[in-house]
Amino acid sequence: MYPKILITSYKIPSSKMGESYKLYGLEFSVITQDYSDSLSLAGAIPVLMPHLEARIDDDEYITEVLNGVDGIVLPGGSDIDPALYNSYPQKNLGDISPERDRWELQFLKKAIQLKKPILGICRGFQLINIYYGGSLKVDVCGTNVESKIPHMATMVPKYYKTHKINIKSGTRLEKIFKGKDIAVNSYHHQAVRDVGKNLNVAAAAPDGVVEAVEDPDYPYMLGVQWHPEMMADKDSNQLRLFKDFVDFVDAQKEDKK
Ligand SMILES: [Mn+2]
Repeated sequence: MYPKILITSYKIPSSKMGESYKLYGLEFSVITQDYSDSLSLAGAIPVLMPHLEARIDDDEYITEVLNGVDGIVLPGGSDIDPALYNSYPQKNLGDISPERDRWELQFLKKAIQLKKPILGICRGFQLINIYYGGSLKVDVCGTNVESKIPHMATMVPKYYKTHKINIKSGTRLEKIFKGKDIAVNSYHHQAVRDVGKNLNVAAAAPDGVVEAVEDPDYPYMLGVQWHPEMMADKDSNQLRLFKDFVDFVDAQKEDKK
């Protein structure tokens, strides 16, 4: 049996879906296809979870959803509400959805209680850092930023290797990439400021921006600031990241039988 891995999707209004869907008030549950393709390539069944506002405080419901899967991916998306790390809206903050933040934090909290393996990507990585008590810089791409690295490199294809990462020794990430030189795509304008308590930095960009965190005391808690799902079909190293996650999920599932 293939392990089932939940991916949280999010809502967007019909106005963002183009002319043919312009029905006022209509909403869509969306998530980019690459997450599903990468998990499938790595040997898992992706399961998409819509945002259900009416169930946001329904612990029993969320627990049942998570009991039906073997692991969870928290994907990328819009900026995170600065109130969640004791800050304020300020210049260059992008679109936020406090509802989506709360919904996904509920899933993160419940998934941790159930000891489900967790992979956070981009926004999901930032959410993990905040859950552990860390904070974010609202924008690392403004004109007053010293770094030459364009962390929000939307001018290049999704799989483009924008910058190298320095991987810390002794981390899971080091094992995944087997000591190879790794460069990653970069589509984030926010970045980690304070690293959450109990999280280890597993990789950083040459300018010091935190690119990956791990909780060494949790069965599987890995967050990456880049988008491996956009690279996995072209770059075997990035596919290995998904394979490592899926293999762990599969092994843990077998153990529970
Ligand atoms: Mn980056």
